[in-house]
Amino acid sequence: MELQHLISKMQSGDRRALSRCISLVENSTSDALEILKQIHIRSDVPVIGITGPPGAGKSTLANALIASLKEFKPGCRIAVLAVDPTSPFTQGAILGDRVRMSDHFNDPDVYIRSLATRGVLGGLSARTLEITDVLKSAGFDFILVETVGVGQSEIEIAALADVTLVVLVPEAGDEIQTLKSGVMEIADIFVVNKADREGADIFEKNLRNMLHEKPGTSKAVPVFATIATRHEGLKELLAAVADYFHPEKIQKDLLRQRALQILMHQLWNSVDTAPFLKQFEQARQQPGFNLYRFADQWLKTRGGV
Ligand SMILES: Nc1nc2c(ncn2[C@@H]2O[C@H](COP(=O)(O)OP(=O)(O)O)[C@@H](O)[C@H]2O)c(=O)[nH]1
Ligand SMILES: [Mg+2]
Repeated sequence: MELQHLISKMQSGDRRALSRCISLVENSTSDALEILKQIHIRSDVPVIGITGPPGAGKSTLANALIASLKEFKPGCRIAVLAVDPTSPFTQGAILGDRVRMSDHFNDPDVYIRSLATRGVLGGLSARTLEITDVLKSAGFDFILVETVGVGQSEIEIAALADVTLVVLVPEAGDEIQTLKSGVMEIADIFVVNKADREGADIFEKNLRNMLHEKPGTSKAVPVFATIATRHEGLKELLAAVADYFHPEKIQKDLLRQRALQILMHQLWNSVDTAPFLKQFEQARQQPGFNLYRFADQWLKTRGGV
């Protein structure tokens, strides 16, 4: 199919065209940049990030959130990107996500897409940012991005999402003190899921206390308890999430950050690594070699970039 035709079909809501566009972007084909340059990316589509440890119930919560969003805005269209690096080789987790979100699997207004991570550091696929932009051009009202909270991915999801939910479970128990600081910093909202489990109350209380103790915080990050499997606690949670749907709340730095990210991707793609590595090998033999100076010098001499 001709690219132009594919893009216009995708933008008018054709799901197969959308899947095709996403695959082209995901695989970084030469068509990818052409697609990204041509689409009309709506800036007012809220992106809801859901992160947390494997098994916390992120997919189940996404499934429940879809139902809540459909009540909140009847007739809305929702896209879900599920990124799970815990099983880059097997498709196990991806199937799992599909089962968890199966309530909506045949719903024409809900589009669910799994992405592989291809060993990129952190939990996001190299192209999650671009694929989110494709979704923003395809007529969705809300975009959910589910990612496992490991390594870099917290920072990445925070840069991508307008509101970031960090999902924890009571079993985390004592670990609460050792929660990676990265996770604590990016959470706009904490969700204590599996509130039907023993120890949930205490866990929630400890979490609240800890958030209050955090020095330099004027307002504690809100905590909501949910039982995602039974859609319990979703109303309260959605009310807090919806607070971020107002355009003025959408992070001001976001576009700037994304502009830089896109620039970096493009720079990266434009680099011919062979001559770089050749020069590098020569330079590193010199006494007093400094990597930063080398990189700086190299950038300056390759002409205008
Ligand atoms: N008891 C209980 N189990 C839950 C709840 N939410 C999810 N689960 C279960 O936890 C397991 C992992 O859920 P999943 O959504 O796949 O977690 P993810 O890896 O974070 O996406 C599944 O067996 C779910 O049915 C909950 O609120 N209570
Ligand atoms: Mg999942």
